[in-house]
Amino acid sequence: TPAYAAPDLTNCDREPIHIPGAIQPHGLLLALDHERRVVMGSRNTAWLLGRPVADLIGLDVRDVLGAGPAATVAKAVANGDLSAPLRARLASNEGQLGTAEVELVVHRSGSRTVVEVEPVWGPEATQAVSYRSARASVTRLTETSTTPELCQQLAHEIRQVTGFDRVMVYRFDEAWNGEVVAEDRREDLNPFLGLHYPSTDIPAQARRLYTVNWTRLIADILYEPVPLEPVLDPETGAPLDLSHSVLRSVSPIHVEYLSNMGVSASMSVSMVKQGKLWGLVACHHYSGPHRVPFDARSAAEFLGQTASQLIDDRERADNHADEIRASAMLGRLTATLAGDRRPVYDTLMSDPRLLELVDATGAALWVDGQLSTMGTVPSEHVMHRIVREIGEGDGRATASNHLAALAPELAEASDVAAGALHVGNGPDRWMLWLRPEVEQTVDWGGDPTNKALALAEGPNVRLSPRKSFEKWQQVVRGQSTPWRPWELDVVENLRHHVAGELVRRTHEHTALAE
Ligand code: BLA
Repeated sequence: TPAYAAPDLTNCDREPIHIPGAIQPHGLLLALDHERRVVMGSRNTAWLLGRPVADLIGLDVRDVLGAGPAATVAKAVANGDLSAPLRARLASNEGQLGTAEVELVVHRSGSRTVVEVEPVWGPEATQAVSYRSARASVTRLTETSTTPELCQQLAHEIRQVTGFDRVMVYRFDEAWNGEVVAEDRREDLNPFLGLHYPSTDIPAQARRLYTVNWTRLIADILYEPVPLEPVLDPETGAPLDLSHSVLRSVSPIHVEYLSNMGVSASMSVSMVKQGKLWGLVACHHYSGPHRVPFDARSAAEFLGQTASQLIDDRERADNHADEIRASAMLGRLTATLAGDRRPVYDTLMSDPRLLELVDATGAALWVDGQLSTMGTVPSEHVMHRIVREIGEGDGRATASNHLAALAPELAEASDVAAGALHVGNGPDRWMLWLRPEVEQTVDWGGDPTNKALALAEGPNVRLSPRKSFEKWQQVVRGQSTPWRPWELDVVENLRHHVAGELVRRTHEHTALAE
């Protein structure tokens, strides 16, 4: 038994899911030492190899898998290319499958070489994968013109290649809550598109693991985990790290979650953008076990990564285009400041481009006790309060799109100032740009607070993931559209130009006086 408490809702994110000490039964696992002798194995080896794991410990992998597969493993280790699956035919005819054709998936875990053996499954409801079909899929992904379309196409391609009943693209927000942003499903299923799920559904350690290991399959959620024997590595006394295993037994809490959702088999593929988990392609099956051949899993992973890269490229290009537009506008605005004979601040506060620059509905300038405003702004008192909350006062821009979260009394001003962008130098000199609240209706896939309710019931109650996934609506108030990072840069640049213009005029003035 593992040396940690059984997982429940209070310690969800502490369950060490990378060391479950067991695998799923649709394959078997052997851990080898440097001489390629078996040191640990899963307790289901008799199924394919004809002998219980206890009889295999200490044997050369050659005597366990046969010369052909052993040579394949040796080659993989020598090449350092441990990610590709290797087709092999087991030489022994002792197992139930006789001379079964298998796939060997080899990787390193600490000082061990881990060999996972999966029988090659017969043709299922999946399309054969080839370089040509993968390339055609990629072409179709690149032909889409928006991120939502791209995600939709990705869901479609992955469903084709894996044969799941439902394939969703699940996108994380900044707080790690998620939303189903695209979906391809069997006609008769109810849609999940647009539903949101709370961050706790995919806890932090799972997200960390999914950032480095991009695919996981639960072929049959009714499976009995197969323990490793011995469960601790005899050399280190530690459990075998299964982070990169393809057969890793998954968290029982998650299995319960899936069964509450009516799912019978599940797979997910990570979408990683610039090293950060952007989302998951989540796949469900409802009609029993669903085994997906390694090739199809790899193709799905490849498509997920390609799509992530395309999304990243496009978002950067879009952001860049907006940024270029804003800096051109800033150039024209500052040229006007330099060419106008009126005091700099007067010119600035009468130029409508000041709002357009960062897509604000109001702006305010406070210099030595003088307030000037443009567009729609809250009371002077409220603006000073905002500056106290978000103003850094060191010349760097700061922003919030949810002021009410910083100071509850600011909620009253949400209709004109739910979000603010600030740049300035302490309480006596600042500028603010303001945006109103945009009310949002969020459709949750089940009441996200009912886990909190379960917790509130007390520590002795059996805790489990929520049972109901009925749509639950929440209206989100008090937030503006978020400020983009380049918008902060733009106002810092503006501040810089204004300061420069003030200095220039002072010098001219001094020069004239001399
Ligand atoms: C893992 N949770 C996951 C995974 C998904 C979700 C996709 C990845 C594993 C997989 O591929 O199945 C969540 N699945 C969803 C969501 C949808 C979906 C949101 O289809 C929406 C349509 N989960 C809980 C609670 C806990 C929890 C309360 O709800 C903890 C107490 C844990 N979820 C949990 C854990 C994992 C997980 C531990 C990791 C499973 C593993 O890889 O071992």
